[in-house]
Amino acid sequence: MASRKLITLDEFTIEETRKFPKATGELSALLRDISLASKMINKQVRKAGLVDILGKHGATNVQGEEQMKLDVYSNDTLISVLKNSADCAGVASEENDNELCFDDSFSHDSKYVVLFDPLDGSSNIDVNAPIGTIFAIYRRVSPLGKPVTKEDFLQPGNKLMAAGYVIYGSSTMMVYATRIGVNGFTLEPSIGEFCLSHPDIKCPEKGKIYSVNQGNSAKYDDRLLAYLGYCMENKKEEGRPYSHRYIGSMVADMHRTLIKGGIFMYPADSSSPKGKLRLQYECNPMAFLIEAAGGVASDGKGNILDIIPTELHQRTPIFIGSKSMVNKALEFVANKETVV
Ligand code: P6P
Repeated sequence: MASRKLITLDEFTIEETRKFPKATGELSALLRDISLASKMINKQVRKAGLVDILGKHGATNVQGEEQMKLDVYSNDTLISVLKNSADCAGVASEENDNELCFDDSFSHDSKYVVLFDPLDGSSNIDVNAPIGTIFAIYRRVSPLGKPVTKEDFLQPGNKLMAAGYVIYGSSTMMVYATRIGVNGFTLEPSIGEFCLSHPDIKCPEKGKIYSVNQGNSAKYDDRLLAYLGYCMENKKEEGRPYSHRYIGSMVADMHRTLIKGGIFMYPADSSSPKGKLRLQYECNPMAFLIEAAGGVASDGKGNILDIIPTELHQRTPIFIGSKSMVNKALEFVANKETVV
Protein backbone atom coordinates (compact mmCIF):
# COMPACT_ATOMS: atom_id res chain seq x y z
CA MET A 1 0.00 0.00 0.00
CA ALA A 2 1.41 3.40 -0.98
CA SER A 3 2.73 5.27 2.03
CA ARG A 4 0.77 8.37 3.07
CA LYS A 5 2.05 11.42 1.11
CA LEU A 6 4.32 13.54 3.25
CA ILE A 7 3.18 17.16 3.34
CA THR A 8 6.15 19.49 3.71
CA LEU A 9 6.00 22.82 5.52
CA ASP A 10 6.35 24.60 2.19
CA GLU A 11 3.43 22.67 0.68
CA PHE A 12 1.34 23.22 3.80
CA THR A 13 1.92 26.99 3.99
CA ILE A 14 1.22 27.38 0.26
CA GLU A 15 -2.04 25.44 0.67
CA GLU A 16 -2.98 27.59 3.69
CA THR A 17 -2.31 30.76 1.69
CA ARG A 18 -4.65 29.56 -1.07
CA LYS A 19 -7.51 29.50 1.49
CA PHE A 20 -7.28 33.29 1.76
CA PRO A 21 -7.61 34.98 -1.69
CA LYS A 22 -6.24 38.25 -0.35
CA ALA A 23 -3.21 36.60 1.27
CA THR A 24 0.04 37.59 -0.42
CA GLY A 25 2.08 34.64 0.85
CA GLU A 26 4.51 36.93 2.73
CA LEU A 27 3.69 35.46 6.14
CA SER A 28 4.09 31.93 4.76
CA ALA A 29 7.42 32.88 3.24
CA LEU A 30 8.54 34.29 6.60
CA LEU A 31 7.63 31.04 8.35
CA ARG A 32 9.70 29.15 5.78
CA ASP A 33 12.62 31.54 6.42
CA ILE A 34 12.40 30.77 10.14
CA SER A 35 12.31 27.05 9.38
CA LEU A 36 15.48 27.44 7.27
CA ALA A 37 17.30 29.17 10.14
CA SER A 38 16.12 26.45 12.54
CA LYS A 39 17.50 23.72 10.26
CA MET A 40 20.88 25.47 10.29
CA ILE A 41 20.72 25.73 14.11
CA ASN A 42 19.61 22.11 14.36
CA LYS A 43 22.69 21.01 12.41
CA GLN A 44 24.97 22.57 15.04
CA VAL A 45 22.85 21.48 18.02
CA ARG A 46 22.97 17.85 16.83
CA LYS A 47 26.76 17.80 16.87
CA ALA A 48 27.43 20.25 19.68
CA GLY A 49 29.38 17.66 21.67
CA LEU A 50 31.70 16.91 18.76
CA VAL A 51 32.94 20.33 17.74
CA ASP A 52 34.20 23.21 19.75
CA ILE A 53 30.81 24.94 19.78
CA LEU A 54 29.77 23.69 23.21
CA GLY A 55 30.50 25.74 26.22
CA LYS A 56 30.64 29.37 27.12
CA HIS A 57 31.11 32.17 24.64
CA GLY A 58 32.79 34.29 27.27
CA ALA A 59 30.28 37.15 27.05
CA THR A 60 26.99 37.95 28.79
CA ASN A 61 23.75 39.07 27.13
CA VAL A 62 21.43 41.93 28.00
CA GLN A 63 19.87 39.68 30.66
CA GLY A 64 23.26 39.34 32.34
CA GLU A 65 23.18 35.65 31.41
CA GLU A 66 26.40 33.97 30.35
CA GLN A 67 26.14 33.30 26.60
CA MET A 68 26.81 29.79 25.36
CA LYS A 69 28.48 29.54 21.94
CA LEU A 70 25.35 27.92 20.46
CA ASP A 71 23.31 30.90 21.72
CA VAL A 72 25.50 33.24 19.73
CA TYR A 73 25.49 31.02 16.63
CA SER A 74 21.69 30.66 16.78
CA ASN A 75 21.18 34.39 17.20
CA ASP A 76 23.53 35.28 14.35
CA THR A 77 21.87 32.70 12.08
CA LEU A 78 18.33 33.98 12.68
CA ILE A 79 19.40 37.60 12.18
CA SER A 80 21.25 36.76 8.96
CA VAL A 81 18.42 34.69 7.43
CA LEU A 82 15.73 37.23 8.36
CA LYS A 83 17.82 40.18 7.18
CA ASN A 84 18.02 38.50 3.77
CA SER A 85 14.30 37.69 3.83
CA ALA A 86 12.10 39.82 1.56
CA ASP A 87 9.41 39.73 4.24
CA CYS A 88 11.08 40.90 7.47
CA ALA A 89 11.59 44.60 8.28
CA GLY A 90 13.42 44.05 11.55
CA VAL A 91 14.02 41.74 14.51
CA ALA A 92 14.37 41.82 18.28
CA SER A 93 16.19 39.10 20.21
CA GLU A 94 16.74 38.04 23.79
CA GLU A 95 20.45 38.26 23.00
CA ASN A 96 20.44 41.87 21.77
CA ASP A 97 19.98 45.01 23.87
CA ASN A 98 17.83 46.74 21.24
CA GLU A 99 15.73 45.91 18.19
CA LEU A 100 17.50 45.70 14.81
CA CYS A 101 15.69 47.82 12.20
CA PHE A 102 16.91 46.60 8.79
CA ASP A 103 17.82 49.71 6.83
CA ASP A 104 17.59 48.74 3.15
CA SER A 105 14.90 49.57 0.61
CA PHE A 106 13.62 45.97 0.53
CA SER A 107 13.15 45.86 4.31
CA HIS A 108 11.55 49.31 4.38
CA ASP A 109 8.69 47.78 2.35
CA SER A 110 8.44 44.57 4.40
CA LYS A 111 5.26 44.13 6.43
CA TYR A 112 6.46 42.01 9.37
CA VAL A 113 8.80 42.10 12.35
CA VAL A 114 10.04 39.01 14.20
CA LEU A 115 10.96 38.70 17.89
CA PHE A 116 12.76 35.60 19.10
CA ASP A 117 14.60 33.76 21.81
CA PRO A 118 17.14 32.08 19.54
CA LEU A 119 18.05 29.21 21.85
CA ASP A 120 15.79 28.94 24.86
CA GLY A 121 16.93 26.69 27.68
CA SER A 122 20.57 27.07 26.66
CA SER A 123 21.74 26.20 30.18
CA ASN A 124 20.65 22.67 29.21
CA ILE A 125 22.93 22.51 26.16
CA ASP A 126 25.85 20.77 27.85
CA VAL A 127 23.61 18.14 29.48
CA ASN A 128 21.88 17.21 26.23
CA ALA A 129 18.40 18.19 27.46
CA PRO A 130 15.85 19.56 24.96
CA ILE A 131 16.30 23.22 23.93
CA GLY A 132 14.42 25.39 21.49
CA THR A 133 13.87 28.53 19.41
CA ILE A 134 10.80 30.66 20.19
CA PHE A 135 9.48 33.20 17.67
CA ALA A 136 6.72 35.82 17.41
CA ILE A 137 5.60 37.56 14.21
CA TYR A 138 3.80 40.93 14.20
CA ARG A 139 2.55 43.04 11.31
CA ARG A 140 4.38 46.38 11.62
CA VAL A 141 2.36 49.39 12.81
CA SER A 142 4.82 51.97 11.40
CA PRO A 143 4.31 53.17 7.80
CA LEU A 144 5.81 51.17 4.92
CA GLY A 145 8.68 52.74 3.02
CA LYS A 146 10.71 53.56 6.14
CA PRO A 147 12.66 51.61 8.76
CA VAL A 148 10.57 50.05 11.50
CA THR A 149 10.50 51.71 14.92
CA LYS A 150 10.49 50.55 18.57
CA GLU A 151 6.66 50.64 18.61
CA ASP A 152 6.60 47.80 16.08
CA PHE A 153 8.21 45.57 18.73
CA LEU A 154 6.10 46.70 21.70
CA GLN A 155 2.74 45.38 20.52
CA PRO A 156 0.58 43.26 22.85
CA GLY A 157 0.32 39.52 22.20
CA ASN A 158 -3.27 39.86 20.99
CA LYS A 159 -1.84 41.59 17.88
CA LEU A 160 0.32 38.62 16.92
CA MET A 161 -0.07 37.27 13.37
CA ALA A 162 1.79 34.01 14.04
CA ALA A 163 3.99 32.52 16.76
CA GLY A 164 5.62 29.24 17.63
CA TYR A 165 8.75 27.33 18.50
CA VAL A 166 11.23 24.79 17.22
CA ILE A 167 12.14 22.09 19.76
CA TYR A 168 15.51 20.37 19.37
CA GLY A 169 14.60 17.22 21.28
CA SER A 170 14.44 13.48 20.52
CA SER A 171 13.28 14.75 17.15
CA THR A 172 13.30 18.30 15.80
CA MET A 173 9.83 19.78 15.49
CA MET A 174 8.48 23.14 14.41
CA VAL A 175 5.13 24.00 15.98
CA TYR A 176 3.40 27.25 15.06
CA ALA A 177 0.05 28.95 15.39
CA THR A 178 -1.78 31.38 13.18
CA ARG A 179 -5.25 32.69 13.97
CA ILE A 180 -6.74 29.59 12.39
CA GLY A 181 -4.96 26.92 14.40
CA VAL A 182 -1.82 25.11 15.53
CA ASN A 183 0.15 22.63 13.44
CA GLY A 184 3.31 20.62 14.14
CA PHE A 185 5.99 19.58 11.66
CA THR A 186 8.72 17.01 12.30
CA LEU A 187 12.08 17.34 10.55
CA GLU A 188 12.77 14.42 8.21
CA PRO A 189 16.59 14.55 8.19
CA SER A 190 16.99 12.36 5.09
CA ILE A 191 15.26 15.00 2.94
CA GLY A 192 15.92 18.05 5.14
CA GLU A 193 12.24 18.99 5.23
CA PHE A 194 9.80 19.69 8.04
CA CYS A 195 6.81 17.40 7.38
CA LEU A 196 3.30 17.73 8.81
CA SER A 197 3.11 15.27 11.73
CA HIS A 198 0.70 16.94 14.18
CA PRO A 199 -2.17 18.63 12.28
CA ASP A 200 -4.61 20.88 14.13
CA ILE A 201 -3.15 20.42 17.64
CA LYS A 202 -5.54 20.97 20.55
CA CYS A 203 -4.43 21.40 24.17
CA PRO A 204 -6.47 18.94 26.32
CA GLU A 205 -9.02 20.79 28.49
CA LYS A 206 -7.77 18.84 31.51
CA GLY A 207 -4.42 17.33 32.45
CA LYS A 208 -2.59 15.67 35.31
CA ILE A 209 0.84 17.32 35.17
CA TYR A 210 1.95 20.48 36.92
CA SER A 211 5.28 22.02 35.96
CA VAL A 212 7.10 24.54 38.17
CA ASN A 213 10.57 24.91 39.70
CA GLN A 214 9.60 23.89 43.25
CA GLY A 215 13.13 24.78 44.32
CA ASN A 216 11.82 28.35 44.45
CA SER A 217 9.07 27.43 46.95
CA ALA A 218 10.74 29.24 49.86
CA LYS A 219 10.21 32.45 47.85
CA TYR A 220 6.53 31.86 47.00
CA ASP A 221 3.59 33.57 48.71
CA ASP A 222 1.02 31.64 50.75
CA ARG A 223 -1.60 31.52 47.96
CA LEU A 224 0.80 29.89 45.54
CA LEU A 225 2.01 27.46 48.23
CA ALA A 226 -1.64 26.55 48.87
CA TYR A 227 -2.07 25.78 45.17
CA LEU A 228 1.07 23.60 45.13
CA GLY A 229 -0.35 21.82 48.17
CA TYR A 230 -3.54 21.18 46.17
CA CYS A 231 -1.44 19.78 43.31
CA MET A 232 0.24 17.33 45.70
CA GLU A 233 -2.90 16.13 47.52
CA ASN A 234 -4.81 13.07 46.33
CA LYS A 235 -7.59 14.04 43.93
CA LYS A 236 -10.68 12.20 45.19
CA GLU A 237 -11.96 11.55 41.69
CA GLU A 238 -8.60 10.14 40.60
CA GLY A 239 -7.24 8.89 43.92
CA ARG A 240 -3.82 10.36 43.18
CA PRO A 241 -2.10 13.75 43.15
CA TYR A 242 -0.98 15.39 39.93
CA SER A 243 2.40 14.32 38.53
CA HIS A 244 5.21 16.88 38.64
CA ARG A 245 7.44 17.34 35.59
CA TYR A 246 9.99 20.16 35.13
CA ILE A 247 12.69 20.11 32.44
CA GLY A 248 13.85 23.69 32.96
CA SER A 249 13.57 24.48 29.27
CA MET A 250 10.38 26.43 28.51
CA VAL A 251 10.03 25.02 25.00
CA ALA A 252 10.23 21.43 26.29
CA ASP A 253 7.88 22.02 29.23
CA MET A 254 5.44 23.87 26.97
CA HIS A 255 5.54 21.20 24.22
CA ARG A 256 4.58 18.52 26.74
CA THR A 257 1.85 20.78 28.16
CA LEU A 258 0.43 21.43 24.68
CA ILE A 259 0.39 17.76 23.69
CA LYS A 260 -0.56 16.04 26.98
CA GLY A 261 -2.32 18.87 28.81
CA GLY A 262 -1.25 20.25 32.18
CA ILE A 263 -0.06 23.55 33.59
CA PHE A 264 3.34 25.24 33.28
CA MET A 265 4.13 28.06 35.71
CA TYR A 266 6.91 30.52 36.26
CA PRO A 267 5.34 32.66 39.02
CA ALA A 268 6.62 35.83 40.59
CA ASP A 269 8.55 35.26 43.81
CA SER A 270 10.27 37.36 46.48
CA SER A 271 13.48 37.65 44.42
CA SER A 272 11.77 37.95 41.01
CA PRO A 273 8.67 40.13 41.62
CA LYS A 274 7.90 40.17 37.88
CA GLY A 275 8.77 36.51 37.31
CA LYS A 276 11.72 35.37 35.17
CA LEU A 277 10.34 34.76 31.68
CA ARG A 278 10.22 37.53 29.10
CA LEU A 279 6.92 38.76 27.76
CA GLN A 280 7.73 39.59 24.14
CA TYR A 281 9.66 36.54 22.98
CA GLU A 282 8.80 33.77 25.45
CA CYS A 283 5.41 34.31 27.14
CA ASN A 284 3.44 36.07 24.39
CA PRO A 285 4.31 33.58 21.61
CA MET A 286 3.52 30.64 23.91
CA ALA A 287 0.29 32.30 25.10
CA PHE A 288 -0.82 32.98 21.50
CA LEU A 289 -0.09 29.38 20.56
CA ILE A 290 -1.75 27.76 23.58
CA GLU A 291 -4.89 29.90 23.12
CA ALA A 292 -5.06 28.94 19.44
CA ALA A 293 -4.99 25.32 20.69
CA GLY A 294 -7.80 25.92 23.22
CA GLY A 295 -5.71 26.52 26.34
CA VAL A 296 -5.24 29.71 28.36
CA ALA A 297 -2.36 31.88 29.63
CA SER A 298 -2.44 34.33 32.54
CA ASP A 299 0.02 36.46 34.50
CA GLY A 300 -1.95 35.59 37.64
CA LYS A 301 -4.37 38.49 37.25
CA GLY A 302 -5.39 38.71 33.59
CA ASN A 303 -4.67 37.35 30.12
CA ILE A 304 -1.00 37.46 29.08
CA LEU A 305 -1.99 38.55 25.55
CA ASP A 306 -3.64 41.71 26.89
CA ILE A 307 -0.52 43.05 28.64
CA ILE A 308 0.61 46.31 27.03
CA PRO A 309 4.42 46.04 26.75
CA THR A 310 6.52 49.03 27.83
CA GLU A 311 10.00 47.53 27.53
CA LEU A 312 11.43 45.08 25.02
CA HIS A 313 12.88 42.72 27.66
CA GLN A 314 10.23 43.03 30.34
CA ARG A 315 9.35 39.94 32.32
CA THR A 316 5.99 38.57 33.47
CA PRO A 317 4.74 35.80 35.73
CA ILE A 318 3.00 33.07 33.71
CA PHE A 319 0.42 30.34 34.35
CA ILE A 320 -0.27 28.55 31.06
CA GLY A 321 -1.84 25.33 29.78
CA SER A 322 -5.12 23.41 30.07
CA LYS A 323 -8.02 25.78 30.70
CA SER A 324 -9.43 23.92 33.74
CA MET A 325 -6.02 23.64 35.41
CA VAL A 326 -5.02 27.26 34.86
CA ASN A 327 -8.38 28.45 36.17
CA LYS A 328 -8.03 26.21 39.24
CA ALA A 329 -4.57 27.71 39.90
CA LEU A 330 -5.99 31.23 39.53
CA GLU A 331 -8.71 30.48 42.09
CA PHE A 332 -5.87 30.07 44.59
CA VAL A 333 -3.46 32.66 43.28
CA ALA A 334 -5.85 35.41 42.18
CA ASN A 335 -8.50 34.47 44.73
CA LYS A 336 -11.10 34.83 41.97
CA GLU A 337 -13.38 32.44 40.13
CA THR A 338 -12.50 31.66 36.52
CA VAL A 339 -10.22 34.51 35.57
CA VAL A 340 -9.41 33.78 31.89
P1 P6P B 1 14.88 28.09 36.24
C1 P6P B 1 15.79 28.76 30.55
O1 P6P B 1 16.89 29.43 31.10
C2 P6P B 1 14.54 29.58 30.85
O2 P6P B 1 14.64 30.85 30.29
C3 P6P B 1 13.30 28.84 30.34
O3 P6P B 1 13.54 28.12 29.19
C4 P6P B 1 12.94 27.94 31.51
O4 P6P B 1 11.55 27.67 31.58
C5 P6P B 1 13.39 28.76 32.72
O5 P6P B 1 14.38 29.69 32.26
C6 P6P B 1 14.00 27.88 33.78
O6 P6P B 1 14.35 28.74 34.87
O7 P6P B 1 15.00 29.27 37.16
O8 P6P B 1 13.82 27.11 36.71
O9 P6P B 1 16.19 27.43 35.92
